[in-house]
Amino acid sequence: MNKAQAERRINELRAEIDQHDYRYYVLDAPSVPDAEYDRLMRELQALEHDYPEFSSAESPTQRVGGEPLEGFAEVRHETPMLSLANAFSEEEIHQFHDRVLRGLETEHADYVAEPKLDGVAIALRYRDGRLQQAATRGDGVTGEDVTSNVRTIAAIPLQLRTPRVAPAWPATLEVRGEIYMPLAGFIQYNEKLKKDGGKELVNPRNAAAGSLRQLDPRLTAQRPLAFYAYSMVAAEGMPESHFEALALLKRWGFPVNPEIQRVRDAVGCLAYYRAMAEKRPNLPYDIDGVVFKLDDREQQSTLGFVSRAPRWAIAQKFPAQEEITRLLEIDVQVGRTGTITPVARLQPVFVGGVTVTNATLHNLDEIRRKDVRAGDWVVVRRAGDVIPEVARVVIERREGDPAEFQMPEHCPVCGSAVERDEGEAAFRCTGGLFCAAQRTRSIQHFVSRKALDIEGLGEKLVVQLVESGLVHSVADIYMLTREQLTGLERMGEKSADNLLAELDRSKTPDLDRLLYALGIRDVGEVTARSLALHFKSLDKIMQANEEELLDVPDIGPVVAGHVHSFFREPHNTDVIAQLEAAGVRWQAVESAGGEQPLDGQTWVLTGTLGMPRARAKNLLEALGARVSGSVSAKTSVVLAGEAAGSKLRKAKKLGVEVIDEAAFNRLLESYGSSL
Ligand code: 5U1
Repeated sequence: MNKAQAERRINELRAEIDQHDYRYYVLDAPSVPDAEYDRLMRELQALEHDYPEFSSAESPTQRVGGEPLEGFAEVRHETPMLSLANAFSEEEIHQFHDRVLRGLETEHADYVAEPKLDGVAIALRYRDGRLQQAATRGDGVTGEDVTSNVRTIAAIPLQLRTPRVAPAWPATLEVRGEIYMPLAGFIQYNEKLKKDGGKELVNPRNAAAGSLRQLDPRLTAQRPLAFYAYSMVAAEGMPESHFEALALLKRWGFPVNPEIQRVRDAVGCLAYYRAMAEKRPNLPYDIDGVVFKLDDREQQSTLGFVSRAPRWAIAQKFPAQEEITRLLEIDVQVGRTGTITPVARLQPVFVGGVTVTNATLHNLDEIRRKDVRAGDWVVVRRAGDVIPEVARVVIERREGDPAEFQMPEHCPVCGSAVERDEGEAAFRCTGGLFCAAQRTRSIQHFVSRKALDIEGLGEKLVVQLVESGLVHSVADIYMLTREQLTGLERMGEKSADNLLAELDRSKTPDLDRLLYALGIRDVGEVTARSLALHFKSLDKIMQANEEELLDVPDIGPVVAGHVHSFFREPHNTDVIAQLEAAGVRWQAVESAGGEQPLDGQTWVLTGTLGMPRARAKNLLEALGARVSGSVSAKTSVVLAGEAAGSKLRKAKKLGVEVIDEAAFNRLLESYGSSL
C-alpha cells in the first residue's frame, strides 16, 4: 500500500466507523456485529500507527484517552447554565402552567416533555463542526474543563455530521446535555471492581460524576458513559422550536432521548409524567423526574428567568422512593454539638438508587411516635440526595412484643452524662470536646468543603488522626508533620506532601468561612456571612454582647445566645489563639455586591408564615433581595403564607411569581441557608 492508498483507506475507515457509531448511539440501530466493528478499528489503528502524518484529533481511535492532567482548568460559561425549579405535585404543575399562560397572555401552551436524567450536566462547544471544549456546570457561571475526558465518550461526536437535507451546523455551536452511566454498564462495572478488590461505586450518578473527575482520561475511557443532548444554546439559524432544535441536533450526530415528546397544557404534561413514572422501572438509565420546557423560544424569552432558573421550564420530581426491610437494631451516633441521634441499622436494601444500611430515626420523640422497635419490618425512604429515613413500621409483621428503645444515660463514646435540653427533642452528650466523637465531628466540619475546604483531609483520615492521638483540636491539624503523616496507615509520601500544601493554602480563610467552620450552634453559612459582614473582625464578634449581636440581620435571640456563649468558653478561645499561633490569618469580607443569589430582586411577604416574618425578611436580605411592603409590576416574587389576601390577588393580576412557604424553604435549602 502506498501513501495515497493509505490515506484513502484511513478516510474510508473513519467514515465507516463514524457511521456505525451514529447508528449505534444516535439511531439506536446497530448495523454491524461487535467483532466486525473491532476489526475495522484495529485496521485503522494499525494504519494510523504506520502513517502518523494522517493522524487526527477527530479520529475514532482517539477515544482511548490522552495524557493525565495536573488539574482541571476553569471555564466561564458565556451563557450561564441554569438550574431548574422543581415541582413535587400535580398542583404545582397547574400553578406553573397558569403562570406561563398569564405571562404570555394566551390560553394554551406547547411544551417539550423530557425525562430528567440523573447524571452530570455538560456544555459542549464546537467550532467548525469539531469538538473544542467540554465543561461541567460548576456553579452555573464557571465550570471545569473536562474536554480530555469527554473526548473518550463514544456517544459524543468529535466531528459533527453534515446531513444531506437538513441545514448544516453553524460555525460555532454550544450543545448541552447530560452525561450518564446506563444501569447495565454500572452493574457490570461494579462487578468488575468487586472482582478486582476495588471499592464499588455508590450509584450511577456518582459513577458518572467520578468518571468525569478523573485526571487520567484513560481511566474515564474505561467507564461505560453515555450522553443525551437536551438543549442547543442560541445559535445562528436555530429553529424557533426547541423540539425542532433537538431534531436537528440528532441529525448532526447527537444522541437525543427517544422518550422526548411535545405535549400541550398542564393536562399533557401530567399525562406524560404518569406515563414516564410507569416506564421508569424498565428504563435502561436512572431518572429522577421529568422536565417540561416551553417549546417556543420567543415565548421563553418573554418569560425570562427568576433566581437563576428559567420561568419557562420546570422539573417534576418523582416522589421519594420507598422499600421495606428489617431493622436489625437501634444504635446512637454522637454529633458535632453532642446531639445523640438514634440510627437504625438495617438489613441492606436498594432504595432510591443506592444500597442503604443505616437510616436516621431523628430523635426519641420520633421513635415513640412511629413506635419503631428493634427487629421490626420498616419502610425506608430515600428521596434524591437526602439522608435515608425510617418512614414507618409495617406493624402487621411485628413478631412478639419487642422492648421499647431507651436513650443511653451515658455517652457511648466518652461515658459523660447524657442530658436533654429543656423544651428540645434532642439529647446531648455533656462531654464537649472531651468527647472523641464530638472532637472528630467538629474537625470533620472544620475541614469540610463549605468550611475551610481542605482537600485530602477526608472523614476517615480525621478519624485516624483523632484515634492515633495526633490531633485533639482543629488547631492541631496545622501542627502535623510529614513524619507523623507518613507514619499513618495508607498514607504515602506524595499524599502527605499534598495534604501539607493544602493545609498551608487553607491558612488564609475568609472570616465568614472561619466562623462557619468553628461550628457554633445554629450558625450556618448565611448567618456566618452576616456576622462577618456586620462586624468585619473576629475580635469584635468575640467581644460583642447579646444586644450587639441582635443588630446583625439574620440573628435572633437564640442564635445570639449561642454565639455569645461560644466565645465565653475558654476552650473555644484557646483554639482560636492556637489557630493564630499556627499562622492562620482570616480576612474580612466585603459586602457581596453582585455575588448574592437574589441580588436585584424585590420580594413581598404576605399572609401568615410558619416562620417569624422578620426571620424570612432577614434570610432574604442576607441572600441579596430587597423586601418591600407593596406589590407592583417590579416585584420579583411574592411569598404567600396562609390566608393571604389583597397582595396575593394583586400579584396574580400582575402576573408576578407567587411561591408558598414550602417552595421558599426549598429555595433556601438550595442556597444552603440555615433555616
Ligand atoms: N432533560 C433535561 N434535563 N435538564 C436539566 N432538560 C434539562 N434542561 C435543563 C436542566 C438543568 O435546563 C434547561 C432548562 C436550561
